[in-house]
Amino acid sequence: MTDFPSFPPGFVFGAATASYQIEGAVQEDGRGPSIWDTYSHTPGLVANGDTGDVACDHYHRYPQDVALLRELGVDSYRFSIAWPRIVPEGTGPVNPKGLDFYSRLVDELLAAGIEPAATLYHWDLPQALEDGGGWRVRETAERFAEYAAVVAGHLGDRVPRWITLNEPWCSAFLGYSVGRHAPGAREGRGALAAAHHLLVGHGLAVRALRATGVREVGVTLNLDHNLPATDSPTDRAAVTRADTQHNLVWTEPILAGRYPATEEETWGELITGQDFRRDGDLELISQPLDFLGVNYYRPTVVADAPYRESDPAQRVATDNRYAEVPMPGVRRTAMGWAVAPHTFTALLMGLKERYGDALPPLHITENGSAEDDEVSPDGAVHDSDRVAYLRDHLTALRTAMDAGVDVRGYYVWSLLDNFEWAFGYGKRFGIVRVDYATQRRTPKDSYHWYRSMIAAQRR
Ligand code: IFM
Repeated sequence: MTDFPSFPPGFVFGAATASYQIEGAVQEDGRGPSIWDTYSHTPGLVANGDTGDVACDHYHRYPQDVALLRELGVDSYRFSIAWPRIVPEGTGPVNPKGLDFYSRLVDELLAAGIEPAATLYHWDLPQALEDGGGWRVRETAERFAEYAAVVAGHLGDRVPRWITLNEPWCSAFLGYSVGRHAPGAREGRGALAAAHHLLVGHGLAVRALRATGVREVGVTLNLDHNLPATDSPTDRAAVTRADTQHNLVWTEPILAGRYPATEEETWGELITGQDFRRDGDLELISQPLDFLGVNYYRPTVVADAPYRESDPAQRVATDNRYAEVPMPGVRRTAMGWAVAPHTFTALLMGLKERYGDALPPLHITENGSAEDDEVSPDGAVHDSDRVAYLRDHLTALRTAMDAGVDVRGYYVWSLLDNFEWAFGYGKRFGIVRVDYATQRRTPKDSYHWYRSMIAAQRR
């Protein structure tokens, strides 16, 4: 078919999920509680009172889900490992049944001809570690590396691609600054310590993974493409602050071994001389990576705004002094997110421009859209908006590659409808519909489209 974007041979097509969003079985086989169990069971924090207790019941239905992946024809499946299944108390005894589950999943994938790609931390921190300070304290980073060593020691011979953290911005700032994610802390600038310890945890985990000899190690960041609301110098300065506080806080230490140059200006004296930073941290954090994972969904338009201590929305980072405004003239997904695929190209080209040869090959580890899907009388889900979203973002990706950005893979988010964090089950990102009452899986039109697109590459 002519309207499929085409990709070079060897380009990896995949689909992604995360443990707490799909597995369920939260009390089975020795799994300990995570911060998301606690958060979702706290009344009023998650829409509709939804929790991940059952989710997509993937823990029991993984063979069926792997069959869906095989039928889809993907090269790779990105999943995450639930730390509290492996080390239920965050430190101390390892739970063999937890390791067994992922071992069976990996074997099932390999038997289906699918390469596993494992994320070590997609937000389900063992609650016991949060009780000891969570990411506010350095010990959590050390426990993370121990857990990474255990998992890679067990699965490293069969899992070629490893991702240390997924979207640490969300863990640090949604989790510890504004409380919209677990653990629900509203500590404003206090989140800077969490951000730093996540970076240290990444560095320690890279070292632990390398020691086991795994093939590829990377980290996944959700990077924003920030645009100014107007051309005014103040709005353009707001973009600089947004870039710093959302992107550079991660990319500068990881890719360039330095802290963002503009942080003094944006965060003031609060960041300097913080005792959570230690000599040698930057070397640890900036160890070479085999790839950088990029999650991209939408652009962000920002305007200058006063800092308001009393407004949690204004405290996302530390002293952000910018506000998000709607992008005019574009469609919005069910999340209210602007659909503007050209900004995906611009984001990737901007990364290349800033980091040049220091930018490792990229994998797009998530991209997709939540839509208000409906089941048609014929039982199908004709999600044409999602098909258009995927087609246009893959085309935008190809444009960036043609312009010289080295991208090796693309994972659609998500294989299944799932627990969308504070939004609960109301937001559906899957290319396969999940009927939560029956756990029935129905591949949507987007699944069939993605399957044909992958097949077209191989002709
Ligand atoms: O569902 C999430 C995922 O867990 C992390 N990246 C963004 C997705 C959509 O919000």
